[in-house]
Amino acid sequence: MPQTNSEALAPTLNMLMNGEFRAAHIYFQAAAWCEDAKLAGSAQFFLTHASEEMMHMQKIYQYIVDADLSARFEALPEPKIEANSLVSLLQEIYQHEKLVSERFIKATKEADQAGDLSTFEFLQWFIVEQREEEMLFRGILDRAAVIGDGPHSLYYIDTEIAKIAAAAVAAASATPAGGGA
Ligand code: OFO
Repeated sequence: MPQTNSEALAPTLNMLMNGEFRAAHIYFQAAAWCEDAKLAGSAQFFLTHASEEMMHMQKIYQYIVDADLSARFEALPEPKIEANSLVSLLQEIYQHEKLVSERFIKATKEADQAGDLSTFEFLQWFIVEQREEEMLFRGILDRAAVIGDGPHSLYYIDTEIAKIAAAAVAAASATPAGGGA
């Protein structure tokens, strides 16, 4: 069972847990946005990603409970998608992931300063995960840029994203627990 030195990190861990829940909520909304735009491959990608965020939320929930701290869920704000194109949606999500990464880095420094080595070690997994997610979204945006904005570009971008979603599902079923990009 993980041991924290004190309850000092409990508010931060709860903030991170709620942040993962919010991320899942945003991804579900992004999937719905793609369905409306008839982009089935991208919709599947965002649904898969939403499930991963739910898993991340549960990972933090379990850590909080195992550390004998109290998990506190907050109300979820309405997830608003302002994008008017698939590429701008991906850019929005990429910026969101960068903010999430900053939150985990800040929390890791906080755990270090508090001498909470258990939480410090726990958060390393999320630091690696966030780096992979940033790379994933940057990779998709790079591919979209290479495809350009010709007459069938949306179709090709959606097809590329569908391939990434299928690979993520295959990787997750090959990883016993807690995996995923
Ligand atoms: Fe939880 O991986 Fe991104 O936000």
